Amino acid sequence: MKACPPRALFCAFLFVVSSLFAGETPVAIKTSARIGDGIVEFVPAGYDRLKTPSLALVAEPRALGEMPNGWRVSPMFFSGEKNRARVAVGADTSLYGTGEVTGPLLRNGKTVELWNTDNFNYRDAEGLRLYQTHPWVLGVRADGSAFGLLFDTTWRGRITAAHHMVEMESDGPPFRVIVIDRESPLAVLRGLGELTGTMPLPPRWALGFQQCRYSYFPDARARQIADEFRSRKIPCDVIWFDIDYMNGFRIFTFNSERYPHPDETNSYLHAHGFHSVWMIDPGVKAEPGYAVYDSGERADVFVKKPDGSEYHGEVWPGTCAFPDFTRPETRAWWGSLYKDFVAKGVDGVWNDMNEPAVFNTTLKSMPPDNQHRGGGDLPPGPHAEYHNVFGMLMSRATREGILAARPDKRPFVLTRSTYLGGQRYAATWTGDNAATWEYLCASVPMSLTLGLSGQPFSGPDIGGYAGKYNDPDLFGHWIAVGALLPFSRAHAETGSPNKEPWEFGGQIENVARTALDRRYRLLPYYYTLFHESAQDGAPVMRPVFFADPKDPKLRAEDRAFLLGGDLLVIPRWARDVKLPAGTWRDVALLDGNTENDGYQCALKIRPGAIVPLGKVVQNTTEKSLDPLTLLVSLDATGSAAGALYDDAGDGFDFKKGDYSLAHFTAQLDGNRVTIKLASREGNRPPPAGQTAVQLVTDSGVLNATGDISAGITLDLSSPHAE
Ligand code: NBV
Repeated sequence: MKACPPRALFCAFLFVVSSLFAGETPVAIKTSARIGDGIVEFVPAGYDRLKTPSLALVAEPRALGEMPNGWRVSPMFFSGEKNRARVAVGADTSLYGTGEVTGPLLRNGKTVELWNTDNFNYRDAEGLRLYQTHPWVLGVRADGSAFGLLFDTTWRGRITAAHHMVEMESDGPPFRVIVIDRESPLAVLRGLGELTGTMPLPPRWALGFQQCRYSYFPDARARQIADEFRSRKIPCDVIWFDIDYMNGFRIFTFNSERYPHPDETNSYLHAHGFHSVWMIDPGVKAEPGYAVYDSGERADVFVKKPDGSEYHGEVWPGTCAFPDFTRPETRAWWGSLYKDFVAKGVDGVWNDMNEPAVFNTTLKSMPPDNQHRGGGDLPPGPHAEYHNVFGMLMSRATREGILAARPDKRPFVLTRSTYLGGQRYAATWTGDNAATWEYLCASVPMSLTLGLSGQPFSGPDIGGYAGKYNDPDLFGHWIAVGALLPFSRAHAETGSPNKEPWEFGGQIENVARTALDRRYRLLPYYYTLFHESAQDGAPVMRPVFFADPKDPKLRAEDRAFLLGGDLLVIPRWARDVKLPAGTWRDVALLDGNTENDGYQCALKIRPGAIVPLGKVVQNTTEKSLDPLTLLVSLDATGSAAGALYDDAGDGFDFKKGDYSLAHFTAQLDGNRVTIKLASREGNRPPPAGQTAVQLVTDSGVLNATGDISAGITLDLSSPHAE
């Protein structure tokens, strides 16, 4: 092994000296082994997998060899009152990740508490403890190379991203650390995908715009909302059903006055090109005679107190029992409840309150000494050990249940609480934000940070959840940027004024329509990005510094962001944004001047990119690639490339080859640019018929139409630029 660089040695010396003063003992590393390409696992003495089970990893690591020579990032372990791991980092390292947090994208100097918390308005702990836990830090060095630190523990803890070191302090037993060291941040995130799994490809409808509120009832109101979207020609794919559809908040029931025939409500929505998502919370009303509780009792599924009796806590329905999702039997029982539920035409499920939130305790959750029984890979353990993964295990059981009930469809689950690796089971949103500018601005770094923590499918409540007044200007700006985020859903709290896009006056209704028309034009690109992410864990929404990880001025940019590698989004309210070098050209997605309304984000295409667009549709059941449009921007060498993924939009036939992945190239030769289909994968034919090409140049846009498989040529010398 190469000698440590002097600064790292000095930092190590400081750690040891300072820990001696703090009454800590350095702990030896029991094993270190290479477990993947640029991935090393460090296991401290005293680590016991049965006391610190891994829920982040998809599989137990296998040693492939010794730690590579010259390995640069190694943790030091300490024990004392708490167990700690510290990793020396260079002062010029930018630190990111740590999951769902408020505050800036750049995490240097920040401490985050890892303890899933129902945090209305992010009021507790200044928002540094939210609904989800991601014990993970991404570091980017001055030369653009990057590393990731995965602290493999579910226990409560704190991550401090200090200037010379990262520290993970755990309230639990010793834990291992897995380090990924690769050439770029994107390569590190792919490594995280290898370790923790990737998001399964969602159904295409889940990429559309979604309308929610707490709550739409009775059923006629939900139908009316759906009708308004269609009659006003505002694209939308999903209507959401919050807890008021239930009978007294009893999960898996329907209020007989508000929703006497939920199957008919769903059929109506389906007939109008909508899908539906319905909420299910973890608390089961502890009421003998209520079928879900009775069957849970019979199957002995609920969390127990230390004395072995069933734990009860107060939530929406009153006194509730909580399924012990650490048990495979409980997950199977929970999953089985979805059979009848989805048979009513329910398309997706929303798991809320699964930190789990409990009202009548000072901790706002169940007591840490409650007992989980485990099973399979999971040992029995106290709630303190499993608290941070309760929501993840619940969403896992939900996904598995829906899949078992409807094996031919891709499940869609949204969860409020989850843990590192939770992307395997569910999408997420950033919980109860508020309708203020501060929360709008925070929503961009929050979604970016989730993407850098392995969760590509997230977004905030568009418009802001809490807040009992309507500010048209705020909503206009929020929908303009929210329409471009991976998960795009408007939501509002109970008792707030109506907040659908048409409730803010004609001008803002137009702003919303334009923003959503843009999202729907971009759907083929989003779907391609979601496919890429499902393959290798690349985030859909990426920080600007991904465009050039060596450029120090981009490291803190968190108002502008990238969609994939090829589109740059600059919110209208963002001032003095730091942009990557090179000629990122402005693009317009809609005809005329509609996008210049003072609200829409500026969109720029990377030099060298080809971005696939569809036409504006009202929902994803309509044919979008009719025609396919290729937005092309040449780089300095006169070339460009891009891809389009397409499949049936739902189901799993794509796994058997029923998909099309088309790769396009563009090449300048003299005055002529030829755009062609360079290669294709999959059994599904690539989009046939006429393809429109829009070549974005410094002096305007050149248009052409033709058969892409034959190649489409544009003559730059002809005066057709628009
Ligand atoms: O189910 C009601 C709400 C829901 O609208 C919100 O999105 C969740 O974050 N839920 C929390 C419970 C009550 C919040 C005050």
